[in-house]
Amino acid sequence: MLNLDDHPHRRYNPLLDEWVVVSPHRTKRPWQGQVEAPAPTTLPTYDPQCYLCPGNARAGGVTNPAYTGTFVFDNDFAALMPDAPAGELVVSHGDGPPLLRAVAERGICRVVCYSPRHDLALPQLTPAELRAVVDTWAAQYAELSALPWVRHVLIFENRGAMMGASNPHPHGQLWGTSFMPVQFAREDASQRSYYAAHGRTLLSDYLAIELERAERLVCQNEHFVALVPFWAAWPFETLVVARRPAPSLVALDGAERDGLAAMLKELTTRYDALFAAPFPYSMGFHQAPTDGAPHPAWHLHAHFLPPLLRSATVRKFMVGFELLGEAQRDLTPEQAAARLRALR
Ligand code: H2U
Ligand code: ZN
Repeated sequence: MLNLDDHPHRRYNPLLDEWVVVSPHRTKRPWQGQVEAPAPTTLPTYDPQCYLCPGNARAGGVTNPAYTGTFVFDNDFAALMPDAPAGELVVSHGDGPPLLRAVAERGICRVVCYSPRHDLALPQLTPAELRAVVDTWAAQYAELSALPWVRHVLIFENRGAMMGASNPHPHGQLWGTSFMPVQFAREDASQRSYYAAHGRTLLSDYLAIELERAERLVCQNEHFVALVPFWAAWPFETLVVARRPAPSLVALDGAERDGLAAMLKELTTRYDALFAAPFPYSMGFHQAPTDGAPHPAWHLHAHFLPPLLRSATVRKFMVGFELLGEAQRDLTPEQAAARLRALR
């Protein structure tokens, strides 16, 4: 009989329609790798060299205003452009289907500074400051949604050098694109087909199971729940789900936005406590497509995808079997949730 705590198995991810291998028996193997404590770094409240601090010059030559709250600007090294030329390339061999395909796409890439303070991160912001970040994200989603060619807006953050963040100043990015990126398109298809068949959002039903079983919950408030998803691939991956199936940040009322702000503070505080160091991650919000149509199947959520496994320096690598086959984990999602739940 399968026991999820002891026996190797695969778990299904209904959002992405893919699988992850779980190897709980391996968490019992001895660990002989090195565990170093990171050197504590103290950051100044203002860094004259930082391209995100108020009043400083950026690489493109623009000077930041003396901003006092959040601050949004167009990325000086944007990956996509709003006015790129249209066109496509399609090449087939004989009467076969296209094997070479390229399509011109447009996009707007922006940087969002969460605070003028160089030395703070999400856990150190006050609830009111975090609420201002949520409001800024919502306003940006609304602004980019209003452009007729923008079909999707991804709001995300890379935190920590391990995740490729270029600067410790608290900031994230957002990209509005003329296309739906592949991960998003898979979640879109899954949520639509679930809603079409059952008249409820996939994540409402999933959340009901998780609240009932209470094995993978990390923390919750009146409006949001954070949990380690049953199908988590990264060791301490979490999903932050709105209790109400709101399609986007714009649809949240004031109390729900405060709830999200409180949830971001609590979850990131727990993450930083886990290995007593700033916890690196990529996080981002999945929200309804921005094509102007109603999206009742869409249920707002955020994914936190952190690489750390065993300490502030020992990370999980997605290599070998993961790169060439499918994701694999040793620590179970239930063990990860219990660790995060126990902290404060
Ligand atoms: P990351 O830390 O996630 O890389 O985000 C920082 C972004 O800031 C990055 O995309 C941009 C980089 O292109 N940037 C500017 O727009 N102007 C600058 O002067 C430096 C960095
Ligand atoms: Zn700074």
